[in-house]
Amino acid sequence: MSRFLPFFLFTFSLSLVANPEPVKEVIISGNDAMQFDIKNFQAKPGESIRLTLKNIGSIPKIAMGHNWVLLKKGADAISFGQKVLASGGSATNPLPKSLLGDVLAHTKLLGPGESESISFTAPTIAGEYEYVCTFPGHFAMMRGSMEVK
Ligand SMILES: [Cu+2]
Repeated sequence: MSRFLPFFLFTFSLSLVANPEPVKEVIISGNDAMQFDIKNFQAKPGESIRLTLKNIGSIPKIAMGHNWVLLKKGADAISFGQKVLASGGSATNPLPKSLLGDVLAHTKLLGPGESESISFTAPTIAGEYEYVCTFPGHFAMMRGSMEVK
């Protein structure tokens, strides 16, 4: 039996290569006017998502950095932005570690011309999941939601 194991493992890994799970691509940009260009998108429960955030502005990161932070269900982007400030969030520490319990996925803070792609799995529970840029004060403008259905 054991001599079949290598063959089994080979065909199994081959099937992973041959049938990759479909991945939903989402590309969001943030600009110097504190705007995300996409303020909502849909995902299927459990869907694999590759999200790219692009900072298309030119103002230095220390004054106009952007990140993309997806919050767990029921967490509100405005309240979360206020919590960031209350927890010592700053231009150099825009997402205090103490708040990560409310976060499902996030990029790092990006300066002008930078981009980052992250991969995550959409929650299996349907509903609205808010996202926000947690650079201090940006939560007033830079918000959106992912609708899982
Ligand atoms: Cu921002």
